[in-house]
Amino acid sequence: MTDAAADIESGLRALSESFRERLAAADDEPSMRAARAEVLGKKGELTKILRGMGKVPAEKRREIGERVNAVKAEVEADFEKAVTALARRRRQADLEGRPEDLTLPGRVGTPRGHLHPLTRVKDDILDIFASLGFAIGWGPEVELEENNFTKLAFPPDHPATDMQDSFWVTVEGGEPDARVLLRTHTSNVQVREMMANEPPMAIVSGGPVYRRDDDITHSPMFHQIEGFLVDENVSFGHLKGVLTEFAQRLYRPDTPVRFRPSYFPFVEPGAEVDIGCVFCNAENGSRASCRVCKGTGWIEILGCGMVHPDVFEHCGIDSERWTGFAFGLGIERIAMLRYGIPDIRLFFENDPRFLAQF
Ligand code: FA5
Repeated sequence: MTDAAADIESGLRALSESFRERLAAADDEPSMRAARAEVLGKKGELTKILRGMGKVPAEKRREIGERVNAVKAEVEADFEKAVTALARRRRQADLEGRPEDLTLPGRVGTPRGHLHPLTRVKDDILDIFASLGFAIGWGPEVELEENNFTKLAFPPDHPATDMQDSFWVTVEGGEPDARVLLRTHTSNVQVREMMANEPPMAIVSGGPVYRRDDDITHSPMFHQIEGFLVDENVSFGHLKGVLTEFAQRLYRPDTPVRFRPSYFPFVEPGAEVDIGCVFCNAENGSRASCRVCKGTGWIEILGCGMVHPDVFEHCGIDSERWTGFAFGLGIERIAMLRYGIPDIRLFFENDPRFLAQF
């Protein structure tokens, strides 16, 4: 045999021997694949050995070529055998190992759900009024124009009654003249309860309402709470007392509360209630830069007033004898203030990363 052919021959022998050793030392499939690539890969050991092929005389080349193919086939066969044996060993170890008990409880535990933040805030508010003696009332979300606007003394041309402001509903087979809409506030509960019951009464009710609004503080569907009390000799003083107590139980016992004159067609006089800003209370001296109250120190939380005599009359209640107060607030607004939420839309996207924070 020529020197070059002999060199190749001894190189091939050394290569198959060292491959077997590497296979035996490998204890997982990736290391076996790596060993095979070191031998057969493009830049592997076999390629290096074959560089000497040019010096092998032509008559010897065929023989050496066959020998190379045989070594390649040997390497592949050894590799396959080793991988199969490894899989068999693993399977056997599994079978002989401790059996898995599929009935064991999971390690992480099943995550528990919780109430939506708006439901929590609604329940907290209703609880406060219930503890002050108010009963829980109800009104429908799809309502007659009469109960949503007319009986509440909205003039027919009030902007809220406009097609552009409210969601009107067509009722197939309904009364031809009955105009129906998605209620724009929970004040329809006042009308329904006053028509159905004799005073005295004190009622709160919460639920969804709908308006054509859509921005970071206004949503087309949102939630309100309505409350009203009807009795003899009810005064604005009673209204102030109840709502001040409410605000101080909801926030802090020393929360400042102020009543500002305002207009709603169904109350006279009407007011809006502001509380001292809970984000920049004077102690931390950050008022001027507060984005929530815009530096005023006050945040509006609800509308209220003394029930207008016209509303009593529309609902069949003697306005000479009975007096009362009513109030309405937006639940999202209270929740945004309580939790520091900057965008109302987060409440309705059902993103678990948001909801898990409550
Ligand atoms: C009313 O809806 C009156 N019915 C409240 C009332 C009841 C006054 C009884 C007097 C007596 P107003 O339109 O201001 O009032 O709405 C009340 C609250 O609902 C607002 O203060 C605000 O917090 C919330 N609100 C109004 N529009 C939206 C909206 N699109 N998205 C979220 N909250 C809203």
